[in-house]
Amino acid sequence: MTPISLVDGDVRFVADFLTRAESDARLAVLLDLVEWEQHRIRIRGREVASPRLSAWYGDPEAHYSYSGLSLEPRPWLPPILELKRRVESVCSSTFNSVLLNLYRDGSDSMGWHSDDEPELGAQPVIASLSLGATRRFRLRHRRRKDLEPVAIDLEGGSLLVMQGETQRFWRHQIPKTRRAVGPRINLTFRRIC
Ligand SMILES: O=C(O)CCC(=O)C(=O)O
Ligand SMILES: [Mn+2]
Repeated sequence: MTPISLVDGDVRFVADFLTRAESDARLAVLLDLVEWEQHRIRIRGREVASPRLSAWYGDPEAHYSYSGLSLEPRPWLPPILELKRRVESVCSSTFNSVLLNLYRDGSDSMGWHSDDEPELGAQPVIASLSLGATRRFRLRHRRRKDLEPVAIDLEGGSLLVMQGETQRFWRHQIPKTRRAVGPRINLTFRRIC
């Protein structure tokens, strides 16, 4: 994995973790098999429809809450478990849950946030696997306005791992794009303590 140079953070990246063919095949399977839902999330006290579809899978005890939402995990599906094992083989952590996000087109997005919920622990390892269309991922330091934001194009088959102090000091987002882009699935593997 290639380290991305980041003050106060530890981010690593593999552009071709899966081949294009593997990535496209898994995209098709997961589009079909996953029970996609449009969650309602809480932003500044208001409940709104999330601008993407999502699903939460994991071990039975892996309860998770984010953006005012409380999620019960669905039981693992074999193709997701297979990806989890492959991701674990290059990470310094094992995972008991995964949040899947489906960005149907360029108008789906994810706003600025950190994955810093208490149940993720102090220095969470979050492994983010992308399938399908390339989307831009941005990182911005919470306090240091002098630091340039970081942009990484996440292609299908790429793996990005955020660990150490990254969630404490940095926020990240997937902005909307006007480019015509097809569907993208992102799996963020996590360990709920
Ligand atoms: O889609 C992505 O690459 C980012 C997903 C993400 O940040 C999350 O699920 O918390
Ligand atoms: Mn995140």
